[in-house]
Amino acid sequence: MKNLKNKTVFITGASAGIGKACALAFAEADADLLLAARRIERLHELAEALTGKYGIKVKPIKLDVRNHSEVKNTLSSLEDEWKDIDILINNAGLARGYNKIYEGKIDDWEEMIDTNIKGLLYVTRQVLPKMVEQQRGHIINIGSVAGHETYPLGNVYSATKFAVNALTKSIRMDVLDKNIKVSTVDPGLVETEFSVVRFFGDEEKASNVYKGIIPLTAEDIADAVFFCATRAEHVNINEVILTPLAQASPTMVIRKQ
Ligand code: NDP
Ligand code: 8X3
Repeated sequence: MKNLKNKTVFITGASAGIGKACALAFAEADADLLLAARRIERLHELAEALTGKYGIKVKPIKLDVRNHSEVKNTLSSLEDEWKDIDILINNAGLARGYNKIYEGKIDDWEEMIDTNIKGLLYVTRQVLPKMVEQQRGHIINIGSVAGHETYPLGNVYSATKFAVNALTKSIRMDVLDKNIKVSTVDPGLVETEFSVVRFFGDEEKASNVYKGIIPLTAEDIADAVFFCATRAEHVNINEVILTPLAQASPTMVIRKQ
């Protein structure tokens, strides 16, 4: 495993699922971690475990990526040692609801757009200038297969992930002359808290999403993120799309009875 000692990795949405698995993967490689989410208690527990096990520096920060002034104030008031971020993993995100567009809930739309698009933009806007100044850094966005193909009832969630896809490509062009890497990791079905959140705590509906298949795990995605982050200096992984073996597209899933 490549060693990332003295590198600082900033992960949004590190309190669960893919973000938490990324924290573990990068901790194992000795990176220092800036971990953000709203559920700060979970981050404190994770920080304590990782510091104890790997002897790395971990800073948990309570952050709602939807709140621009909170993002700006929290990130700009970090101690100097945490301002120099080598790798930003824009992972915080969610789906809410599963409705025909004409029955969709405006609040759900706002929450997805505010988190998945605007939140990613707010964090990136705050972190990227220093990378540009230093001509060094790597942004890894967590997109989705839903950002490549839509699916019935996926409407607004899918639109937010198409936006992430567009932003990834666009940012890469904007920093092309700045020695900064930009990647996206775009998974299919991963069993995390994602579907429980989408279905507002309905565990049965959530578990049906993964019924009859072996879904991806959060660790599978962290593996891909870590791969992107550890290529040779001259290599940029633009995009990784990964699905369970039983999934060919958002709508084509083969399930065992
Ligand atoms: P989880 O629900 O397990 O984790 C989501 C994480 O995002 C949590 O840590 C949550 O933390 C954080 N988060 C959500 N809203 C905010 C917010 N406003 N501010 C800060 N943090 C926030 O889901 P996943 O791990 O599966 O999802 C991670 C990413 O992966 C998302 O972008 C999702 O769209 C994407 N993805 C997921 C797939 C899947 O099938 N699971 C497939 C493809 C992509 P907290 O609530 O503590 O703030
Ligand atoms: C999550 C994958 O297919 O549930 O991005 O939308 S899907």
